This record gives sequence, structure tokens and C-alpha cells, in this order.
Amino acid sequence: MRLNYTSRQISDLIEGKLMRYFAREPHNATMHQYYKATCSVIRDIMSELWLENHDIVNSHQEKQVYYLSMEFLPGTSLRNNLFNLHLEDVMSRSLANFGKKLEDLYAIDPDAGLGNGGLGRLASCYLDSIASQGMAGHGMSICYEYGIFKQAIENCNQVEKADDWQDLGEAWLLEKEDESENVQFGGSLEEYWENGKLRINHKNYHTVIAIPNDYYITGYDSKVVNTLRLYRATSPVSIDMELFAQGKYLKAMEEKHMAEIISKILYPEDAHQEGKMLRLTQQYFFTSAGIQTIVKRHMRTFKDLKTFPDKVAIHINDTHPALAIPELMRILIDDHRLEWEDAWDIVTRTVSYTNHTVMPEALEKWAESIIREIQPRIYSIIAEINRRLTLELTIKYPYDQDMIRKNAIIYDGQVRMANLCAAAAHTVNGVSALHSEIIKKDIFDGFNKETPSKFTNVTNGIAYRRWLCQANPRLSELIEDLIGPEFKKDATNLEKLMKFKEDENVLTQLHQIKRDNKIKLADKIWQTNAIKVDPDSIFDVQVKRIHEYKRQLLNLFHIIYIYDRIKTEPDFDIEPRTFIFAGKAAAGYQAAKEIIRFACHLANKINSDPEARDRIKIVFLENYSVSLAELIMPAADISEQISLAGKEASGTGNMKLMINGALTIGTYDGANIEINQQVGDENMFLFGMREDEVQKLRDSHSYSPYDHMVNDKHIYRIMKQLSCEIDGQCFNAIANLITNGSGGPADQYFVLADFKSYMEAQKRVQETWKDRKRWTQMSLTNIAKSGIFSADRSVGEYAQRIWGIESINGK
Ligand code: 26Q
Repeated sequence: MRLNYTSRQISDLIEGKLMRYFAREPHNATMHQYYKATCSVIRDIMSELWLENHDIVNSHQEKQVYYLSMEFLPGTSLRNNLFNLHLEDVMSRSLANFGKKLEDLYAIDPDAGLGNGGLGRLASCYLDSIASQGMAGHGMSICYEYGIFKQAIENCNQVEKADDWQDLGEAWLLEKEDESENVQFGGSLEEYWENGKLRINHKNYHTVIAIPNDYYITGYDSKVVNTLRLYRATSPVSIDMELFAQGKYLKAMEEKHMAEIISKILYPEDAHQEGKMLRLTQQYFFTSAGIQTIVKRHMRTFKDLKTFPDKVAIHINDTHPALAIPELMRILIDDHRLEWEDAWDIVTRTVSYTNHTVMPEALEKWAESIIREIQPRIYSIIAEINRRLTLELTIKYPYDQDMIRKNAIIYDGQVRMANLCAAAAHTVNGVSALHSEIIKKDIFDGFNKETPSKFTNVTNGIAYRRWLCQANPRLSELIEDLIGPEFKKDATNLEKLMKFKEDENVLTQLHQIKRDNKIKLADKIWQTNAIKVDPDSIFDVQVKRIHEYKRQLLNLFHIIYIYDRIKTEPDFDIEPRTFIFAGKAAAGYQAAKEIIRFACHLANKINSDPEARDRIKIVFLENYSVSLAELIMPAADISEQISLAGKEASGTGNMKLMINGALTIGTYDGANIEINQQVGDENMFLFGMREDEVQKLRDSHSYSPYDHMVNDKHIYRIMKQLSCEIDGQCFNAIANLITNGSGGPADQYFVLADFKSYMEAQKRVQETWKDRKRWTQMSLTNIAKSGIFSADRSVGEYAQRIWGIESINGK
């Protein structure tokens, strides 16, 4: 699909915007004004496409999916939209008419950081693929005023700075005030009889208004434009004039203030749930608004709720939007007067759910009292779902108390959101083959016995047109020269690259492109960290949130080991390496913050040691984000995916690095296993315990990190240095976590147990690097075999097996 705009036309449109919005002539407009004018022109184009597409969807009455998620991480939009609409060239020329460069606009396009990490980025990758494949599907979330904090590293400590993204990011949003919804909080319930039926009246509640801000989602070469609907909270009363008249000015504005807090900020925790009332309030706020809109839209077109599950799929991204389930029940029963059984039938045929974690501390549980306080009617519906579920189980398994203990939604005064989702969803999926098996035997053991057919796997995928074509244009061009442009629509075509495995010329070009990308990253490192790194060294990359289970410590301990060998054995054989780290720690996660401090001090120590610094370097890049990732992925030689087996649900950074030609050093965990199936043992570096071995070791209660320390001289020396030998700093808290557990189990993520195996895998990395041809062939193989990790494949599976939606392209 090509749009027919000339560069003159686009220039005229931009000029018009500059005049009308800013009263500026092109020659005296600022770069920010150009940016806003350009975004606005593109937004208009997308609006036109959206309107067209809206008509098609309505006239064909196609089924649509709504993807509910507390988080989306779109990153930047300008380049992506131009790329998708094939407008990059024409826009470049239009701006050149004013003497401006498109690249300079890209540089100021802010990241929309409305998510923490993997889960939010996955949601954005999926919206891209849904539109690219011509399907009707929309995201729904919160329009956080402040997204994920900006991370600064000051004196080796993480400092959180506010992310005021809307200053410029607002250019992409379209407020639709007329489609606002009222969300009711608090209050009490009153029962009454109506035509012989018991009805519920919810009274004395207070109302918060949810104002939609739509963010257009374009697809590659697709006429479909979908929306990500982000709700902003406000109050129906701006000032309480009664209180104002009494001179209570602050109090008079309290209600508005309290309402607006709801969409103020994204919670920065991503694997730890704390029972904070505001978090649950956020969850009910956007799910209620979203579900109200979905039902209204359906009624407007179809005028009948019976067809609802045939026309609408609602997807719950992790348990965070789980209140969508009782909310839909509430609307069907209280507002549309359906019987419980009919409402439940509709809900259970409409809702599907993805689980993203098995970490017990991340599984959402809320005190019954909190849910009751936030919305008593929602609480009463959850209690009724639970009553019916446990009654059914008691009848079916009269002697199996375990079944109820495991499956109950309400247990011990707590509401378990994962069980609510498993009870209501027609399909429950994990995000990699291993993870989908683990959830069946672990958290959903009971449900799996009861309804095994509900459970399935959809391995994650990435928006590879962003991560390869846009982030690594030179590699993308080379691929296009070699195999033609079809790979941009169907990533499995990348496999055709295999026939160039022996082509010296291609291998040389591949190496050269990687080297140039490394020079670009080296420039960035020089600008931000004032560290000079060698583009001919191995760029060894571990970029992801900082978590104990992801085991950045394993990597850091190994670096100390190498350093130690360099210091004690002057001719120790080491290929020059640059260890690159990036990632945010949740603001309240002390151990993760210590790991950052440790990495930075270790970097100071090594980078300033003349005996070591020309052989190894460490860089911690601050503020890991989608745009920083776009710079790092194309420049990586080694991809560190070293989580404890069984803990990383899937990982998606592993896929982004793979498609950019990095080789994986990884454990048998998450999607690493599927990467291994694609490339074989000979094209990656696997190490460490398997999931069943971890389980066995844990169950045996015989694991002793202390023994590893005293029996292995290298480990001993590493642990010793943690006490005050790193850049004059002490890391006793880290040493304690490993050796005695600081209250919990010692070394609960088995860092020391996997150390030796990791060290050996790292030796294999180094030996392989010495043979450049072999390395580049492995790199090519990784690119060629990465097609399966396209989000198009994942979304295709969801569409076919879970949502039941189809493409409208060509209709
Ligand atoms: C829950 C309750 C209260 C506060 C915060 C949370 C919360 C927020 C975010 C819990 C978890 C998250 C995010 C989880 C996440 O990003 N999981 C990752 O999902 C990716 C996409 O499926 C996987 O690839 C990763 O393996 C998984 O860790």
C-alpha cells in the first residue's frame, strides 16, 4: 500500500501547521516546532486512514481484539510510522525543502515509556503486528503522566528522575473527550426486589472520569490503522464551591486532585507486588472504562449481547487487568439485566489470559478488604464467582480438599488474581514452551487437572521490522540485496540467507556492518561514560532489568575472575572484551540497586587499571530504554541470557540480539531453548543446570554455596574481593546474599552452582572468536534462523487459536 504524497505537498502541510499552531514562518520556527508540526501532519494522515479502516471494519462487522495491559512500551513513533507508511523518503525531501534533516527530528522524538520492560514492550510489538497483518485490534491502558523513571547513575548509584514524556509525546495523542467514561469507586450496596428478582443498587460512590487519548498504531505496508487507547483520570467536580465558600481552598480542590493521581505515574516494580491501594485503583480505573466502551461499541453496531463473544475478544495481559472479568459481569447483569449464567457464558467465551511470570512474589494477591473498599459491587461479583467455583469443585472432588485450596479465588482473606483469570478465561497461555509447561505443573496445577484443554503456549515474538530494519538499516539493506524484500513481510524468508554461509564476500560485509555498528555504540559510550572502547574487542552485552534471578551477578563474578587471572598471570590468554551492561532497578529493590553500584565500581576499578584496561573494559550505560536498546542490539557480539533455569518466562531481548547477529551464551531457560532448537548447539553457548536439576537441588536442601566458596579457589577470591576490594567499596550485602542469604535462602538463584559451567562456556566463546570466519558464519546462521521469533508469527497464533480474528486486508 503506497500513499501518494509529493514532497511539495508535505512541505505545504508542515508550513500550514507552523503558521496555524505557532504563528511562525518556516525560516524562524524552532526544531521543536518543526517536530510538532511534522507529527501533526502524520497524525492527520493516520486519522484519514483510521476513518477509512473504521468503515471497513464496521461494514464487514469483523471480530476485533482488545488487548488490555497496564503497560505498553512503544518507544519512539516518528521513524516507525514513516517506515510503516513508506513515507521516510518523501518526508526527508520535504524537510530538506526547509533546510532541515529528518535525522534531527528523530533525535528529539521522545520514548513513550509507559511500561517497565518485557511485558510492556511485548504488548507494543503485538499491536504493531496486529496492524501489520491487517487485523482490527486495539490496546487499552493508562495515559500515565509520568512513565518509567529516567535512570541517572550518580557516584555509581541509581538516581530516579521524573519522565515527563508528554511535553513532546503529546504530539501523538488525540484526545476524545466525547468518548469519556464514568468509573465508580467506593460506596455501598443495597439489595432490592424487582419483578421477583434480587437486584443490587450501588450507592454513595464517587465518580472518576476516564478521558481517552488515542495513540495511532500503524502497520507495515498495511492500510489498517488501529488505536492504543490511553485513559487519563479526572474528576467531574473541579472545585467544591461549598468548601470554597467556607474558605477551605485546598480541601475544595481535593476531589479533583485525588482523581488525577490515578493516572499520574507508572509503578516501577516489575516482579514484586505490594498491596498498594493506588495500584488496584489504577487497575479498576482503566479496565472499567475500557470494558464500558467495548460493550457500548458492540451494542451500537450489533444491538444484541448474544453475539458479543463472536465479535469481541478481550485479552488480559498478565493479571493486572483481571478486574475486567467482574466488570464485564457487572455491566451484563446490573446494566443489561442478564441472568448470572448467561453473563458468565459470555464472559468465559470472550476472555483469554497470558501469564508472564512464575515468581511467587510477583503473583498478584489482594486483601479482600481492599477490593471491597475500592468497589464493593466488584468484590461481591468475585465472591460469587468463587462461591460457584468452589461449590462445583466440592461436588466433583468431595474428598480432595487440595483441589479447593489450589483453585479457590478467595483464600485466607486474599483474592488471587491468577485464579480469577484461570477460572474465567477460555484460554490460558505461557510465553515459551518451557514456561507454558511450568505454569501447568506449578501455579495452575489444579486448573490443569480440571480443564487441561484451556492451557496452551504461544512463544513470544518481536516487532523485527523495528529491531532489524529500522535499528540496523545497513544489515537490512544487505539482506534485501541478498534475498529480496519479502523478508520484511514474512520473516521466515530470512532462512534463505543460509545459502551465503560459505560466501566470503557476504561474510566480510556482515563483519564490516557489525563493526560499524560497534563504532556507533563506541561513540555513544564515549559521549555518555567518557570511556574509550575498542570496536575490535568482543562486545559482550547484558541489557535487561536488574534482577537477582537474571543473574547479572554471575556475569560480574566472571569478570572479576578474568581480572584476577590477568593480574596474577601476565600472559593469561584473553581476547579483548568490552562488557556492556544496562538496565533499571525497581526503585525499592535494594539488592538490585546494590548490583548496579557493584557493576559501576568494578568498572571504575578495571577501566583505570593499566594492566587490565586494554584487555577488558566494563561499561554500564545509564537509562536503558527502547531507543538505547535500538543502538545496542545491532552492535552486540555476545548476548548474555543467563537467568536461573525455570525463572525467565521467555525473554525477548534474546530474540532482538539474535536477529542482529549476536551469539547467545545462555541457560536452558525460557525462549533460549527454542533459540537452541533453531540454531543447534554448535551455534550458541549453552551452559548451566537444567530446570529439573535446579528443582532437584532445591528440593534436596543440600545446596551449600559456602562449600563452593571454600572448595574453588577462584570463587573464594571473588567473594573475598567483595569485602572492600572493589574501587575502595565494600559489597558485603551482596556477599551475604550469596553466602548466607540475609534471612532468606543463601544464593537462592544458584549463582555459584552454575559458575564453573559458565566459565567454561565463556572459554568456548573466546576460542570461537579467534576464528573470525567461523564466528561470522555462526552470526549469519543466527540471523537466518531468527524468523520464527517474529511477533507476526506469535500474533498469527493468537489470532487463529485464541482470539478467532482475521485480516481485513484485501477486503
Ligand atoms: C504487579 C503487581 C503490582 C506491581 C507491579 C506488578 C508487575 C508489573 C510488571 C509485575 C510484573 C511486571 C512485568 C513482568 C514482565 O515484564 N515479565 C516479562 O514478560 C516478558 C514478556 O512475556 C517475558 O519475556 C519475560 O521473561 C518476563 O520476565
